[in-house]
Amino acid sequence: MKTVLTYGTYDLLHYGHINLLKRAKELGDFLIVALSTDEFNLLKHKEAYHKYDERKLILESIKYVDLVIPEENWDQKIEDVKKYKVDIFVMGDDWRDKFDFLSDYCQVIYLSRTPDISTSKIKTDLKK
Ligand code: C2G
Repeated sequence: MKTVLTYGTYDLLHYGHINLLKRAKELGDFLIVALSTDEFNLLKHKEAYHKYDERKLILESIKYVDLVIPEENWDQKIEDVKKYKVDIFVMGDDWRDKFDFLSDYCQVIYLSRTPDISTSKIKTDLKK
């Protein structure tokens, strides 16, 4: 049983998110998403449209996602990898190199971002 772990805010869910989650799940058998809390989003200088509980409900309804846990700070990843016996850590390649320190604990894979879609693009386009 291979456990995969990824992190994110996943606000205003779109097909770029789904492409990431689909490919992440294909790497193993059990996919955990560590979902940024509203408080942590403030530290990320992100303001999500949907609150944590709403974003969690949406993620839990996705067939690729097996478990959603809170992401509360930048420093919990090693502890999470150990706690959930993670085999593969996955992020979009906008984060390339940023989490290579985790390779001491698990495989680290950066997947290509889906072009031309983002939560901020959606917000901008809706204002037009
Ligand atoms: N993503 C993607 N393609 C897009 C947009 C997003 O592959 N067009 C991926 C991102 O690379 C990320 C995931 O979808 O792996 C979630 O995106 P965000 O919610 O924007 O995640 P982010 O705010 O970057 O949070 O500790 C890590 C952070 O919590 C990452």
